[in-house]
Amino acid sequence: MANSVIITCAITGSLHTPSMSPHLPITPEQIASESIAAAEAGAAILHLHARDPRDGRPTASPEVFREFLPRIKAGCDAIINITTGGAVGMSIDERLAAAEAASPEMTSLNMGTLNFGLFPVASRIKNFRYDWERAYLEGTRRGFFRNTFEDIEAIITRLGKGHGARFEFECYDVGHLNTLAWVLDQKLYDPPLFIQFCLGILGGIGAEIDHLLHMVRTAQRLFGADIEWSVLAAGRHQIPMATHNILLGGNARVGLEDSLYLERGRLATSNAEQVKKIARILAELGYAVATPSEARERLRLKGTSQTTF
Ligand code: KMH
Ligand code: ZN
Repeated sequence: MANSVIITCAITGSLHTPSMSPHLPITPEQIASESIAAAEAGAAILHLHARDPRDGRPTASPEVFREFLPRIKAGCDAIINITTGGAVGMSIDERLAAAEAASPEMTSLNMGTLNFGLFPVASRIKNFRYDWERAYLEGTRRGFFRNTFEDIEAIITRLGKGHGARFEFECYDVGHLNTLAWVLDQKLYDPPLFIQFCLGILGGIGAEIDHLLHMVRTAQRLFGADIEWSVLAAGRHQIPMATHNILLGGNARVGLEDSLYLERGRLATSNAEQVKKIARILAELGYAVATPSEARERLRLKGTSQTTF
């Protein structure tokens, strides 16, 4: 029997906009209730961004995070993982503010600067609910997602060393694994590693099995067989690539941050629906779903009592 599978659910993100789905959680109440339901469905880790409750725009405000983090903590035992990616265009200080205030068990850590093209979706939306949405999506033609070596070092110093946070290392291309090897060479971070392969972003590696295999094999060559790795794949690739990755011995990330759909042409009505789907597939394949405490042990997390929210 293989290890149990750690399911991460990324609840709302900063890529999708409210016009794309009526089910995208926006308000603190929605983010909290979606998170608790996803945890009840089997998610051990909740990857969290915040949105301005007035219009769904991504926000890095620690005050907005504070409106939902304690509710989630009170409502379930899942591991809270706060984004440090924020949204394209935010400064590093903005991106770190919520995590520095909350001192979570985990945060994301994006392993390289890349183009992050969301603009093709804009032309498919007939009616935007809010006027910021079109400019935001179109802006990704010009903008880029900044994650320099200095940024990576700052995040490790401020959150890793400063708060004992462990990282979801987000790798969008094979070169990002070399950057992670550099982090370890510099003794900036100690294993165990939790690597998230991010496939299918316009500007990053595609969502193809060959690419996934190459990423997994490269990571194992660089870091050894003991790593924990997971896959997120954008849009329609989400569940198929998660399934492939599970069969390779990895973990899975789902959630409305990465895909708004449950299957072709059918919007997911909640995050929990996607979690239940991958949990069903796991059960059919003979795998167990990891509990939060199993995930805490495997990823060597500091524990929920060490957080400040
Ligand atoms: N939205 C994903 C492709 C972050 O929050 O740091 C990447 C992500 C970035 O989750
Ligand atoms: Zn994210």
